[in-house]
Amino acid sequence: MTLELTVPSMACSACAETITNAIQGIDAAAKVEADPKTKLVKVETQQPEKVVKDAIASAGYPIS
Ligand SMILES: [Cu+2]
Repeated sequence: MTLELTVPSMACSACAETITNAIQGIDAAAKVEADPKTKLVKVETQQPEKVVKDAIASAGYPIS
C-alpha cells in the first residue's frame, strides 16, 4: 500500500529525516520519500494508515 500524506510542518531535510526514521521505527521495511518542498510524504508500507500517521505525529509533525 502506498500512502501520500501532507505534513505542513516539514520544513527542511532534517525534518524529512526525522519523519523517515519515525516511519521506519514502526515498519523497518517501509520505503519513505519525504519532500520538504512539497510537504508530501510518500510511504510504501504494509502498516495501516493510522499507525503511520500516529508515528509521524508522535515525532512532532501533525498530518494536515
Ligand atoms: Cu527541519
